[in-house]
Amino acid sequence: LHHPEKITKMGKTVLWVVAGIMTLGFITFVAHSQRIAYRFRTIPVITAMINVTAAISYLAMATGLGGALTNERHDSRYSAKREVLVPRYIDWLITTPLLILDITLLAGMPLGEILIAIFADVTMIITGLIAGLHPDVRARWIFFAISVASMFYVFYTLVGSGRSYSYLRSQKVGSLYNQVSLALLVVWSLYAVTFVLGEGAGYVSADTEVLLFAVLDVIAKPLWGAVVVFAVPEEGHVLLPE
Ligand code: RET
Repeated sequence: LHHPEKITKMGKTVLWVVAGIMTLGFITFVAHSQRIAYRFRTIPVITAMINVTAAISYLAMATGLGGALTNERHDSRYSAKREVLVPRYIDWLITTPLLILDITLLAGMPLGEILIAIFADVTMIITGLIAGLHPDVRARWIFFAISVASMFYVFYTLVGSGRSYSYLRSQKVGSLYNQVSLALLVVWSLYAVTFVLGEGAGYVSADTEVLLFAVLDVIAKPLWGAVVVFAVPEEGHVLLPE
């Protein structure tokens, strides 16, 4: 398991490219929101915020912030320091609650349930960051387990009650919600997998980890956002939770 633990020029290039893609996403969603009436703007505006947050985080990482903090793995023959890109976690702390807000508003979920899902999500990100940075290997996997458990709670809320609420709104909103929530389940699970492969267990190089998260971020933010924004049927725009 001797993989380069430092981000090279290749990884940096990927970070710059994604910073550009997120900026384009931001511009697209802002432009779209300007063309529609205020009461329809909630989802495009949230999606624009998600993309600009990622653009700033990727700019920070591309210009070299993040290498300052590392975690360490050792066994009898090997000891390694892996860069832990903290800007990612700050990004996720802001964007994953917004992604949840995006689709729970689409579903018409009551505010109380939305807040619990968002709290579980925040717990998932914070304990994930602790898992990434913790000097004690055993503690790392304990925090990882808490993070994964929180993620499953989010999933449970989204596919359980979220789906019922969305079908109560209309058949069309229900089937869109069904698709985007299932896509979210799959993509978010892959974040946990990438974490294990990368800064968790060090099975892949720092550059490969950058690439895997880059692909996931492009799917989860501009692409998934575009589906939600552009496919919402007329009645799906009503957005005030009880
Ligand atoms: C971490 C740590 C290990 C355990 C789990 C994680 C989950 C992360 C997720 C991130 C999603 C990010 C998105 C960003 C872009 O919009 C923190 C890697 C479960 C689900 C969707």
